[in-house]
Amino acid sequence: MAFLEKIIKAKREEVKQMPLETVKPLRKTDSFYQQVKARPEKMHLIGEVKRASPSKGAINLSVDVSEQAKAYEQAGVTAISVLTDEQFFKGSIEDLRQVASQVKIPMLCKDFIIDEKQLIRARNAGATIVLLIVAALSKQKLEELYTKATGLGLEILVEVHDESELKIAENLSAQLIGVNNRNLKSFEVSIDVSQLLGGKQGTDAIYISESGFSTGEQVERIKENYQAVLVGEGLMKEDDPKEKVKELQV
Ligand code: IGP
Repeated sequence: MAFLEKIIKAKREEVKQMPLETVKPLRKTDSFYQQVKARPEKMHLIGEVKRASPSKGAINLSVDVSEQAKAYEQAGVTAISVLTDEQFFKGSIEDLRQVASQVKIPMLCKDFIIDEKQLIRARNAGATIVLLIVAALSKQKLEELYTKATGLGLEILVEVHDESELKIAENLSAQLIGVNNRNLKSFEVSIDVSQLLGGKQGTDAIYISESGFSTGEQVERIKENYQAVLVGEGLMKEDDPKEKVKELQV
């Protein structure tokens, strides 16, 4: 079974066991959208806290997530992403909660969201941005979760990997559109995906190129059509993530 199908199957089980939390106050922070629009000349970075992945295995399992995130913040990233999936990425909602208590900037809950319960859980743990992956959801479910997340006061990053998914995201009037350079079915990563879709963008959304970045030179290649990049492994493997953040902010 392809990875994406496998993880969605596992998520269905996970969600069945997940309690429906009462909605708590939204963590107060800036809007990622407004931060980026306020500084259009800057290449914005989303630094990701990622302990492991199904494609790479262990990246940095025993990382101190708060220290890692604080280093990103001090180095000037615009937002922090935390992988909360346990089974495949060895993260947790506790990681997100812990980081949220230590930083002031917007935070993205990186998970495979298929149910409203996950939106509420993310918000209660301190996320202000949630990820909705077009390839993981029916059009109807995507619209439903998009509306619910908006109602919860969350920002929504809609993730795409090809032109037809890009059109779906744009038709939703998504304000944040992420082009994942990694194919979630085959794990193949290529920055060419962002380059190709860079020429097909049709709205004034913020376009974010995701995955596969480890050098400033790579960021240069997509700079023209993207306002931000999302970087996990490339920062997690550094002894000095601050230096790397500076290099990537081309
Ligand atoms: C980060 P990388 O190659 O820098 O570690 O990738 C991020 O883009 C990746 O973790 C990611 C992801 C996802 C993970 C993008 N979309 C969806 C889980 C689910």
